[in-house]
Amino acid sequence: MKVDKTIRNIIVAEIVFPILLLVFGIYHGLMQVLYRAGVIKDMSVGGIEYYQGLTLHGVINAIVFTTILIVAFGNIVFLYYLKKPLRPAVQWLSLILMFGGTLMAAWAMFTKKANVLYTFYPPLLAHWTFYLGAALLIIGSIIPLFFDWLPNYLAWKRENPGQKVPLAVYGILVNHIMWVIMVVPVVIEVLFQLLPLSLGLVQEINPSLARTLFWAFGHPVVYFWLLPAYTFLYTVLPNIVTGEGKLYSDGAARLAFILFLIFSFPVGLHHQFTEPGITNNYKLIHALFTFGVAVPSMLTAFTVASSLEYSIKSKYPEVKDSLFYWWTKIPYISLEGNKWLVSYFMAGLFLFFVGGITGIINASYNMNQVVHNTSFVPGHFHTTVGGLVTLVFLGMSLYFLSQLTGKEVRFKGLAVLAPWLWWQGMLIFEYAMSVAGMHGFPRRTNTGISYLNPESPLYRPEWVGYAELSVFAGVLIVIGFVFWAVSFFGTLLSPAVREADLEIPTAQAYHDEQMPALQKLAPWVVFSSLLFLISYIPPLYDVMKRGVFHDSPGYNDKNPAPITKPQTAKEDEKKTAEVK
Ligand code: HAS
Repeated sequence: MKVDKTIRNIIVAEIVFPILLLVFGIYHGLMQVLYRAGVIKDMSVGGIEYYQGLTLHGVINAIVFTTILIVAFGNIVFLYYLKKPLRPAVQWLSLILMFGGTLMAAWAMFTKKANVLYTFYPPLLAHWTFYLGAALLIIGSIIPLFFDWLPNYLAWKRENPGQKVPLAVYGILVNHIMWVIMVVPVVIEVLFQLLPLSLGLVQEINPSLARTLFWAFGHPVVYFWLLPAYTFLYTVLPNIVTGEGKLYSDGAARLAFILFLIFSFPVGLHHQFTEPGITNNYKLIHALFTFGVAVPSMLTAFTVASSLEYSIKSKYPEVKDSLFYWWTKIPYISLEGNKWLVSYFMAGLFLFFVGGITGIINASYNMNQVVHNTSFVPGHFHTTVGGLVTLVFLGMSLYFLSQLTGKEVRFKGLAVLAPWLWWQGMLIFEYAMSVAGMHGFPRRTNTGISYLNPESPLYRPEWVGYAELSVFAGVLIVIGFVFWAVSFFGTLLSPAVREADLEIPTAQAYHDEQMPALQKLAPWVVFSSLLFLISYIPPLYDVMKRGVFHDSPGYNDKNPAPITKPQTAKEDEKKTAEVK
């Protein structure tokens, strides 16, 4: 389909901008493994400090890269499947807010004013531009939903009464509705706690409350990253695996999206199992719901595997009766047509299998005590957000870039090898980090100058081998990324060879169930919001007993003295003045 030039340019910018930033993000990932293994024995390299680099790595890769690309993918999906134009004014506003907000936060991070990591836990305090920048990014990412996607969706429903909205639209819509719900707590945290403290309007805040609000956003956000990848797994992968394959069950895919809508929210306390001040009963309830949120992923594993099996067996009758031999017919490495994209999906799925297992270990209340705050946790999330999500996003970005610019994918050979190098690197990284984590290797620590430094009294030789293995893994991952980047930027800089034309290979459903209960989203949205509230009111009450603006002054990562005045100091001064 033809796409209006302005909209096309906006979407291409929404793909290229986060990817340019990702180059920095990946560079700081490499720096991390080098610091942590002691290859770099310092607190900074090239003027960028350890925690500054780690903040850039997390914020760019996990927050900026994902959010802006998800908006780009959403625009593409709504445009293509509903065949309704997007409004340039809405898209410009969204782009300006997202890019402006990102640059504002980037300024704070690059000038060392926001060494607070991507979770920005208080009492660590950043410059107000960091928080405001993040808020603008979020607002910009929501605007298309309200002013383009929802109006187009409702118009489509009116024009097609009783029909199911295309599956990709359904997935992206559920995901963005989840996004709107999940940002509420983090916006409250930013507006009513972090910004006032950062602007000096208050002297202290309650970190337990802030962390609880953050994680009420921080776990659902992982599904906000995941669901666009699942959307393409359901719609694109089954088709391209043979060129004419089918999705095994449309109903199962829709059910998975609704289960995410229900279970993504009442789970955030699984990040706070070890924190005092929150009732244990609710921690347990959140642990149980976390097992619930693994169910739609298991459903997805089943549906995707069945789709692959059905599609392969329909195309190659010689493997029709085989139990496993049909696996060999999957085009893991192929340059034919769109099949190069299959490698991104398959490498991602293989990583996600491991990410799922480690996630369930994390979620198991008592096992979490062993792995919490160790390198096990980064091991887990590099196979989820750093695995399936990133690989699908990289593959689809390259595909859409080529479609929207009318350029051929260049260096296809490198583009096909890239995900497999990434996969191998991440798998080794995950192994090293998980096993070391089970031996207590901490996360978020410059271990090269402490625990892994033979001259330090803290030296722990048993972690050395794993840290060195993670360097090897990091190098493989970076080589994979370079292969992909050569193809991406090679494509971007090459001349157009045809008219820009957007086509998304889409699988028809083998079982195309109606499932009327899943057609109306509103009741599920209400139910999920209520469950979110119920699961959070008691824990929020627990952590709010000391108020919003009490407990701790602000700190930075440089020295142990507070950077805002503790409340008690103010009270002491008042008392002294009264005595005088
Ligand atoms: Fe997680 C921490 C639990 C999924 C991301 N997670 C994190 C953090 C991040 C993150 C970033 O309960 C760190 C936050 C921080 O900085 O502190 N996570 C889970 C659970 C799941 C899970 C139970 N996480 C994700 C996803 C993420 C993500 C998805 C990003 C996109 N996670 C936790 C917990 C913590 C945590 C605790 C806190 C730890 C702590 O103590 O701090 C589940 O949703 C996972 C379910 C997944 C599955 C796998 C299904 C398998 C599939 C592949 C099948 C393969 C096929 C191939 C089909 C059940 C779909 C077939 C091939 C053929 C050839 C046929």
